[in-house]
Order: sequence, then structure tokens, then C-alpha cells
Amino acid sequence: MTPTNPQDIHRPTYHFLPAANWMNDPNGVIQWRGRYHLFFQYNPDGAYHANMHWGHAVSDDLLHWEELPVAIAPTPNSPDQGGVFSGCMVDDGGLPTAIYTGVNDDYSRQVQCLAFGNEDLSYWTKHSGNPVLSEIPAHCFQARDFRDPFVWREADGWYMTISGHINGVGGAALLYRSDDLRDWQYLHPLFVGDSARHGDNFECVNFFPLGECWVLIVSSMFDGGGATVLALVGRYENQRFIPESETVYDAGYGYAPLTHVDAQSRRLIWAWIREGRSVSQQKQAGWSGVQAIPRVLSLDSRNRLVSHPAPEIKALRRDGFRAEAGDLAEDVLPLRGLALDIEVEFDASLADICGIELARSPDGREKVAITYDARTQALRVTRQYAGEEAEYDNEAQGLAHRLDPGEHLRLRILLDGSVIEAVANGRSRVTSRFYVSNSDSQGLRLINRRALRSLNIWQLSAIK
Ligand code: DQQ
Repeated sequence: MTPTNPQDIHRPTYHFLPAANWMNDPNGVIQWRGRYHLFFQYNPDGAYHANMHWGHAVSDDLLHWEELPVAIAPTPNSPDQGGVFSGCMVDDGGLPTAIYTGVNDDYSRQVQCLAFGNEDLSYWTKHSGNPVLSEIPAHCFQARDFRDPFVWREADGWYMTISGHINGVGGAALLYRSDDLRDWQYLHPLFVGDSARHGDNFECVNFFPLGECWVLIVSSMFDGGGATVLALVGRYENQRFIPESETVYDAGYGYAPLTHVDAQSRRLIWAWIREGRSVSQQKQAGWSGVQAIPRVLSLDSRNRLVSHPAPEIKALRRDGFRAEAGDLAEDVLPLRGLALDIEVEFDASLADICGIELARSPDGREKVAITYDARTQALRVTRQYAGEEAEYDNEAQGLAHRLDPGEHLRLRILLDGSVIEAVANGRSRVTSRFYVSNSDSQGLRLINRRALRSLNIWQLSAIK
């Protein structure tokens, strides 16, 4: 393990990540006896994807996390000897029960397993009858993709969807039912996507009621490369999901979200934020992967999926800067920082392009720009490095974002070291990564202050 460097300016200061090594998907998140428990895909051997365990962290306030010893590790000569892959957690009449995918050494066999927690979730015992599900419906799947169980309770029992694909058709979410979480009966596909639109394989499908609708969130992979997160909103009838609308949930580095309901009845969504730099740089840094700030999901009056950072994050706000239309004499703002919470509102009808530059070097050669183009109705993130770019992703990112008649553009941006979480009007999200070449690159500049209506920026305190 490479020790992480305390001077590392790319390392986030208010997002959770383990002290060192590799982290990916959030797993089994639950609020248990008042405390939030976050489990996550974790490699204790280094900052690369291998030897998957369930790491574990706990928080009382959704902000400050205590990293605990690994919760679930692979067991030699067992169904999870090659790794403990992603899954969820339920409260089975007082017994905390993790449902996860166990894999063999080359991941060609993927089966569903259970583990039971003790009263404070610090100790986990695997079910002696593992795996509880190993047969892939023959007509459906190639052997490799049968994973990421997501379980919910209905009046007549437990239901579960398993992510994968149907050959030649597209990604698929299979539906199962059980009385006891141990014996599972295959029903039929809950939803089958179209490969061109929804991707060739699904991972980490979540399915849950929200408002009057049901929501299906899929992390989808395309055979030609690329992955994205889609959110479909629709109806659940005869145990099948019927989508009525679909959007990209995250057009950037956010992946494999997991949702759960907390004690305040909020549907929270968590996600892995991937890296945008080379594997060798990740290993050198000694860490890889960041947990997105949890967000609260809702539907707006048009049944569009909306998410806002959990309001708890406001407790980290300190020195700030505030401006309103006409207040500013120049575009460059009198504030610098790489740990910021930004709320900015523009009247997008007053400019072709408006937005904000972050992590800006004094000469403006290095910067990341978050812009809205009113002509093309698109939200974009563009990254420009002053120095050597070869080791960093710098492709423009973005997605369509249509404002309703009379609606202003409201951007909420969380900047943290190398992480950018940008969301427009709560419904169009681009997560990005940006690795400044030196600590001077911390400036901010407005793009088209003529269109500005209001601006609020806060420095955010570190959580350690
Ligand atoms: N990550 C896990 C899988 C899942 C993938 C393995 C998604 O269970 O399909 O680390 O990022």
C-alpha cells in the first residue's frame, strides 16, 4: 500500500473516501439504530480494482465518517472466493442482512449470497447456505453478468432485481420473489432495455417507488466502451416496469448509484465518483475513488427526477461570498478555493452562454468551465490544463438541459480537490474530475455576469 500524501491537493477534503486504496460502488447503505452505515467496494491491497471486499464507514450526521475495519471479505474455497461484489442491505425483522454477489477468480461465475450483521454491524457472518441464487435463466444471460442484487419488500414478500443483459437485445433487470430471502423464485424480466438507447449491459439496478411513480436507475455499459447512469420514471404494473420518461442521471464520472430510505423517509442516493487519471497515477497517489455527497431524490410537478445534496452539508459552510445582479464590476471573483459549495442563478435568456470557471490559474490557462448554452440547451463541463495533459481525461462532458418557460438556470456546484459535482435545476447532473497542476489554480470567474441573478459561494470545512 502506498501511503497517501497529506499535501495531495487532489484529495477531496469533505467527500468520504477511505484512508487509502481503491474504492468503488456504494453497497448496502443503511441507517441502523440512528447511524448511517456506508459499505463500499474496497481493495485493501492497493489503489486498483481487484480483490473486492465490502469496506465500512459509519456516520452520525451524513458528513463526518469513521472508517471501520472491512465488513465482508472473500472466503477461500467458497462462492465469493474471487470477490465480494456489490449489493444491498435489508432489515429482516431485526436481522441486518446483506445480499451481495460472490464471484470466482475470473468473475465468470456470479452468484447471490447473504451475510448477517451483529447488532452494531461491526461483525458479519456468511449464510451457511450460500449461494442463495446461482442459476442464470438460460435464455437470458451470458454467464458473466448476473449481479448486484437490489431487494425491496412488498405486501406479499421480498422482491429482488438482478442486473445483466439479454444477448443481442440489451441490458436487463430480472425480477425474483422470495418469502425468506433464502429461496428465490424467478418471475420474469422487470425491464429489458434497448441496447442502442440503454446500453448492452446493466449494472447496479435500483427500483423503488417515488411520489406516485416508480423509478428504475441503471448503470449501463455499452459494448463499444463507455458507461452512463440512466433514470427511468414510470409505472409498476403486473410486476413489470413500464417507463414513461427517461433521462441521464449523471453524464460524467458518477456511477453505480445505490438508493435507500433513511429514518426521515428520505430516498437518498449515493454514488461512486470514478477517477479521470491514469491507473499508474492512481497507484502513485495511493487512493482511487470517492463517494458522492448523498442526495435526496424527489419528483417535480412534471414527474422529472430531481436530486439535491442532503441539506446536512450546509453545516460545513463557513466564509462566503455573495453577489446579486449588477453587483460585480469584474468577472474574476474575489475568492479562491478548492473546497466550495456554489449556488448561482442566471437569466439564461440574457446570454448565449453563461456559467462559471473554477480551479482557474492566475493566467487563465488552466481551468474547468461549467457552462450553459441557451442556443443548444446544453450543460457542459470543459477542462483545460496548463501543463501536461496526457495522463488526464479532458474530453468535454455534458447533456441536454431544457429550461421550462420563464425558468432561470440554477446551478449547484460542489468542488472538492479534484471532484466537481454540478447539477442544473436539480435535474441535470454532470460529475467531473479535474486535477490542477499546481496549488495556484484555485480562482473563480463568471462567464457572462450580465446574465447573473444571484451568486452564493461558501468555503466548506474539511471533515477530518
Ligand atoms: N462494480 C462491482 C460490480 C458492479 C460494478 C464490482 C459496477 O458488482 O457491477 O466491483 O461498478
